[in-house]
Amino acid sequence: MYTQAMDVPNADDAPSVAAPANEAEAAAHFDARCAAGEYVEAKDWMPDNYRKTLIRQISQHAHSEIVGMLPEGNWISRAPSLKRKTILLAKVQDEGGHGLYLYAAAETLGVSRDELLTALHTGRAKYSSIFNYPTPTWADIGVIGWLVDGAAIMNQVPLCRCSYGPYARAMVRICREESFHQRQGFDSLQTMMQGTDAQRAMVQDAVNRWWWPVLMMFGPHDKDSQHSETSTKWGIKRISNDELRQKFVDATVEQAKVLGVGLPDPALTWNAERGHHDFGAIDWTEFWNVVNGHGPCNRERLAAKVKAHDDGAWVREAALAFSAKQAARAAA
Ligand code: BYC
Repeated sequence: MYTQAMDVPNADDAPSVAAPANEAEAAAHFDARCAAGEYVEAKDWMPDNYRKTLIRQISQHAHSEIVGMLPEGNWISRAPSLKRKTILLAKVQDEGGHGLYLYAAAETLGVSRDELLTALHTGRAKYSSIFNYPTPTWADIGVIGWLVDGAAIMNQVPLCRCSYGPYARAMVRICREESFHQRQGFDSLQTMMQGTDAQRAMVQDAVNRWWWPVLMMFGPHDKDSQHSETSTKWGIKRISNDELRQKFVDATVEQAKVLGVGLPDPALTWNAERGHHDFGAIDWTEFWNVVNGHGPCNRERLAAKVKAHDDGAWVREAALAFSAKQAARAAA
């Protein structure tokens, strides 16, 4: 599987691309490699800031996948049919898998899983703002698939061409699975839209609540995005926050028409001159509140994540005891 391509560095490994004699030359050589579209691998020399930027982004991404299991996991036992239950179970399990590929990719940069988890559990690390909103109805689960996974794919497909090889390879597999997730959400909503008035109203209510938070997933406007310039220079980011948000709006307006739902933005109109849809202003105060820990479910999500980690301590202990026993047997 994917881990075979991971290329984790060993302490005694020589870099596969030797660093030139001085730091400035090394940095120029590195920038030129990124500009030429080459992949950077775990054992290659890289500037400290490139390493830090990737650890930040990949770990935030991993945390998002793991915390993202909570709002949907909440509905596994209440899904309306066996078919929907098995689909949701598989989807939530996929998200857990994505988190693991991403933690593994971050580890190739020299950070340990324990450090990453401690940062999450103590509230130092960020995860996507979107997972701090509640899922009170079954329609929320369809809308997460359609809009949240839809936004995730829009943002993540360009990451398959990210300059850091282990991250790019992880993203290829993740994007394939996300596209299934998006379609199952759309399918679930389509079924409800063909149902009763009450079901249609439930879908519309969920779309109304998720629309703006989903647009926030793409991050601040380009002019306020502190990391965009360096991430773009190094080929980590291929398409800007605002461009991706626009592509998402343009694609989603058409899908909403097929579903027969409205999007809750009176300013949403086609602009023939730009060849794109115009849309209303995003509430950035809400965004930063949520990012800084004050969203509707931030406390609940973190508490659930920490509890799951603590409850799983015996599994980690058992795995360590088993591997120590095997090592002792091998030595004997
Ligand atoms: N939420 O300079 P900027 C999924 C932070 S998983 C929270 O533009 P950058 C799914 C940003 O981190 C979805 N924080 O940053 C899972 C930075 O703060 P720090 C997750 C956000 O990195 C399960 C500051 O704002 N996807 O979809 O250039 C089920 C300034 O921003 C957010 C990824 O992680 C946000 N929405 O661009 C279903 C994809 N936006 O770090 C679905 C990988 C911004 O300086 N990540 N911030 O403290 C990325 O592509 C980029 O990191 C972002 C932000 C576009 C998100």
